[in-house]
Amino acid sequence: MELAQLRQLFAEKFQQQPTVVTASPGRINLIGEHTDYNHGFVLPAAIQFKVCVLLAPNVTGSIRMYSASHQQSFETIGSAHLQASDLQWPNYILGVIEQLQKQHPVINGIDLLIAGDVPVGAGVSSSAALECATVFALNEHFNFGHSKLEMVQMAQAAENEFVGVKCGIMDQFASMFGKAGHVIKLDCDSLEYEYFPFDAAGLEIVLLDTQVKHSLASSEYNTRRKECETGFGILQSNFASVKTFRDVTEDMLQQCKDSMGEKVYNRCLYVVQENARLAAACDDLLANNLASFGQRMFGTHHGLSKLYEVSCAELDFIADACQQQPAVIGARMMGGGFGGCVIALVKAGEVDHLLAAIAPAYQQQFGVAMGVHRVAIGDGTRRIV
Ligand code: GAF
Repeated sequence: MELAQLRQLFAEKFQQQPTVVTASPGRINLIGEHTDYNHGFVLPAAIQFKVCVLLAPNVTGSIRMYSASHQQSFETIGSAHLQASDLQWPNYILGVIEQLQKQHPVINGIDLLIAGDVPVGAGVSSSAALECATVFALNEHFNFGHSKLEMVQMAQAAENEFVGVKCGIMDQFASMFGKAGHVIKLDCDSLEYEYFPFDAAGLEIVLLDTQVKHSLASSEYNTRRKECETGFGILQSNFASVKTFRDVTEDMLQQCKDSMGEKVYNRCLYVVQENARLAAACDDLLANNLASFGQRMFGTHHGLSKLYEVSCAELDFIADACQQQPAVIGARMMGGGFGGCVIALVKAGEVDHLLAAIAPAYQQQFGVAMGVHRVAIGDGTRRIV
């Protein structure tokens, strides 16, 4: 929807004009999956798909929302003691408002319209995009003066506390800090970050969508997080030198294997290997060795599927099929898992050929059409009006 149409829709729903309009993108992640909440590194980038938030104060004392994507309205009773909604999408907004209200009780009556083109359930973090667009719009409207990092942390806290998904910081950080033409190497422990130019010349970044919505992901996600905490606790009680997962070697892990048990050991092994893979992948980028980078992506998929066990038959099918195709430099499942997309780096001009090779087989195997999203790396959260 164009901005003019969104403004018109806002006027129809709320009988006034918005004071602020923001846009915040979805994200991809090239490598470094399930490492953010394990104090590791990640390598995400913002993409061109975005969520827009239009906002204005109202005098009702309630928070009123309309989602153009869902064609649904939602309204709170008052604006204190916010209650979660069964509709789900309002919760990302309510969670952000709850975080802001801890410091700014001034937020009471607000009208919000949300719209966008970030595919939902595809693992490109439409939720972080919505949280970041909301916190940015409120920060602008009220002139709270929060930094981007503070807004990222509030958006993450909204998801952890109000939505109940104990996610790490990657998605909100990538959405807020994205920069066209660059990936972000983020140290999820110190929160230091560096932009790496990502020269996609000669390459296309394609998301191959299983169409499996990752509905199981939130409970399994929290379970993975707990398993890693259990493993890490055992490592720390055995090795005084271990402050974060980055201090852990495979040899240390091996020594703790019996006390951890197979499952927790495998989760930790994946994390240790993925941290090493990401460091090596950054060296590949600096050396402009994309072939080697791509091989590491396949390695990540294998680890996520076999050790971390967050893949599914559909993701494995697509990742395996990609590995057989010479046009694909690297591919792997992306995001929390259990559905969503495989991210593939494909030689420019070869995408149609790749799709012709994979899509019919996918349809035959699973009885659904594989989706495709061609992505470009774009800028982070911004004010439009
Ligand atoms: C989800 C979470 F929100 C992120 O924090 C991250 O852990 C990711 O899964 C897995 O890398 O997108």
